[in-house]
Amino acid sequence: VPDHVARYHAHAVGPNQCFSAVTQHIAAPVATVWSVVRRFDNPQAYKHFVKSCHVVLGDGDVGTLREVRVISGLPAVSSTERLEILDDEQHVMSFSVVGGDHRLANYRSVTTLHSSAAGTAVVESYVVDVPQGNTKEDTCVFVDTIVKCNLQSLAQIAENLARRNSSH
Ligand code: A8S
Repeated sequence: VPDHVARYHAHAVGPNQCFSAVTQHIAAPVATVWSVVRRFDNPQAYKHFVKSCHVVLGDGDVGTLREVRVISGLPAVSSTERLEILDDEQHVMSFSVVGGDHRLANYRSVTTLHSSAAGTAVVESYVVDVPQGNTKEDTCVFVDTIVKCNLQSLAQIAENLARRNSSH
């Protein structure tokens, strides 16, 4: 990963916060993966925990706010999220959690795409407050699980799109 991109994953981490990074290989071109990731208004395209999403402010540029509702069975109902970075040249997207009914205060993630020999490497890193009564380890295990699910599902969707694109 080049320096100028690695820089995006260098989060400021406070004493009561945890951070981690998850990587995923996808057998699809960067442009195809990016077409899914860049749609801040449509996270449910690949995030299976998202039940619905409504943009409440903005038009998809930095500063846009979305209200996400999650499926039942999670220790959460909704999340209000702000688009922080959307770089179509370097394939970087970042959002932060600014409100909602859940336990992940001050969550912020950065997702970068890198072209590799056989497709795309995705790196998603995050920082989040450790909720009261939890350990850093528990918090990271919980969030890593969600992020891994999201990136595996992103891989499936992008690989299907790539197959479709190459067949016509
Ligand atoms: C993302 C990443 C995460 C989303 C978390 C970690 C969340 O949407 C879910 C459960 C929670 O407890 C917190 O990229 C919150 O969406 C699925 C509602 C924020």
